[in-house]
Amino acid sequence: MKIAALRVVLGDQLSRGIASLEGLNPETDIVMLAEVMGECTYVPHHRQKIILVLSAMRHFAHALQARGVRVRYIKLDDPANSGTIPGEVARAVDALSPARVIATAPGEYRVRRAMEDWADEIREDHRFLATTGEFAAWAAGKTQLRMEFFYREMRRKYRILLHGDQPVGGKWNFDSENRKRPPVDIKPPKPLRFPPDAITDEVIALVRATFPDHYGDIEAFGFPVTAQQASAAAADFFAHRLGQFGEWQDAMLPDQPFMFHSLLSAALNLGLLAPLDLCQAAEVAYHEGVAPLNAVEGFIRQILGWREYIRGIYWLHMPEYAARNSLNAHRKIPEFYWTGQTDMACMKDAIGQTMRYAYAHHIQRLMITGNFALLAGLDPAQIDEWYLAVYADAYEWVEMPNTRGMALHADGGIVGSKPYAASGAYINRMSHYCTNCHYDVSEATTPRACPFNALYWDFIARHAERFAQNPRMAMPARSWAKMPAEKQLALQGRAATLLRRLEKGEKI
Ligand code: FAD
Ligand code: DLZ
Ligand code: SF4
Repeated sequence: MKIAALRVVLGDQLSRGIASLEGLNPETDIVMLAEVMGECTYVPHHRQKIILVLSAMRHFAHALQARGVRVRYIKLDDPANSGTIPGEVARAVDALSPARVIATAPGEYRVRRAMEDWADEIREDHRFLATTGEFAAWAAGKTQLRMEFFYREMRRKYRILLHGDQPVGGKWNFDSENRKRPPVDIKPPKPLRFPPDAITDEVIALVRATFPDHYGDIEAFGFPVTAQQASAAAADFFAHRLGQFGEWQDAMLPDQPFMFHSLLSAALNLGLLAPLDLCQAAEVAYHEGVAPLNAVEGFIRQILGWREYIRGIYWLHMPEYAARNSLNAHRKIPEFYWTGQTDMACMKDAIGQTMRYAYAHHIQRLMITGNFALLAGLDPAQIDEWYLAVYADAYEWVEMPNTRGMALHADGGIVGSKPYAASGAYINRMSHYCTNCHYDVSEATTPRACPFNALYWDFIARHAERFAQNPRMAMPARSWAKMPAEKQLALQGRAATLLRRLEKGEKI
């Protein structure tokens, strides 16, 4: 029988309502999903990320088949597999001669370019709450694209936490209540994890055999791989952790990898959860008295605000965004980002849990590993590659503006009006890492001084001229200028020693 449409679903488009499946006719259409080496290796993805994507793809295909949909599913180890998405579409077109190939706009620019060659129809990805066109219209004519103002528009558009036209609680943003130092003995409830089923076990064996040299442990795999599991994970978060999410949002504790965070990003980015559902469920939790406003607003802002804003920035500025390096950072990424072998307790913990769980929470990504890369002037392309590889939730549309923009300030101030640069004092205030560190957070220039301290001042000194023009950075630039020359020299000497050691591949 003649095939009317080949409907292609990519590995992060696993939503029942995905645009490419709209209007599907089970009699005449075929859905295609393909596991391909190209997508598994374009960066050395964490093995849990590959397991997650392939297992979720297989579960999604089974669910479609159970509804009577015909699925062409290509496994990674199929001997005929060409290894790329365009290659697999070409093979399917040869085999089936569909009248049309229908796809949903992908999350990454490189995939979009290729898709324009192989798809007859590319549909808007309606899973996001602002289309790329809406974001571009909001951005047009503005000199600064502040997330806060975009977020308010989104609150109004979806009528989330609104009282008439005004924000519930009288304020749009409760961030100032969400920066508390954690007590050392706080015990966050464990998030719901999902032991591998038979499908996941098969994928684990495949990934173990195919990617022995890829980053990351496999053992602790526990991500939800179906929409049903993802909903259970969300319900568990709303019931047990949302209440304290706000209070401890920026806090870090050794051996507490998840704190009160939701761990929902991986499922959300795959399409197993819908962002608006999460925002509405959080709002219900507030109205039912399950969670306070600072927690609920904080959580909603991450999804309705930051997530959509970040995506908007990506599509507004690609492809030139990927080449931005406004602070001229060219130092090679140290090996310890990949191995976790460092004496810095905060870096060791953040990288160690990343290897174990393919997860670190936002402040660990921003203020530990991101902050170190910023201060040490590490090459944004290599740091982008690292973040894209090591986190289970990483796709370029969300990873790149967070890394190049928010963490590295390499985009020249599009995402953040100032760099999130911080010395050891910030890390000590927001965590308990420093208590058991090889380094002394109260020292800046001695051989055992916390590396973040001298690197912070050296960073300010390197960019003093630029920062003097930035009202939000003028204060540290002035403090540096007023510092006695002797102290400046000692700080720069210590920073130079640290940077030399990094360049030589020595442990710090
Ligand atoms: P929670 O703290 O529970 O937050 C709830 C949800 O809000 C998250 O699930 C996520 O969907 C959304 N969210 C929160 N902050 C952001 C943000 N800044 N941008 C977009 N969405 C956000 N997030 C990714 O999804 N993929 C990435 O590749 C990624 N790379 C990052 C790289 C760097 C350098 C930094 C600083 C942040 C990055 N983030 C990324 C954003 C954020 O750190 C993660 O979304 C969050 O840590 C995921 O954990 P969670 O689900 O427990 O989040
Ligand atoms: C991340 C990923 C991986 C590891 N493997 C596949 C795959 O085998 N097949 C597929 O269709 N998608 C995969 N993905 C997700 C894609 O990389 C993702 O769709 C693009 O990066 C666009 O966001
Ligand atoms: Fe990190 Fe410095 Fe604290 Fe050690 S002393 S944990 S390196 S901030």
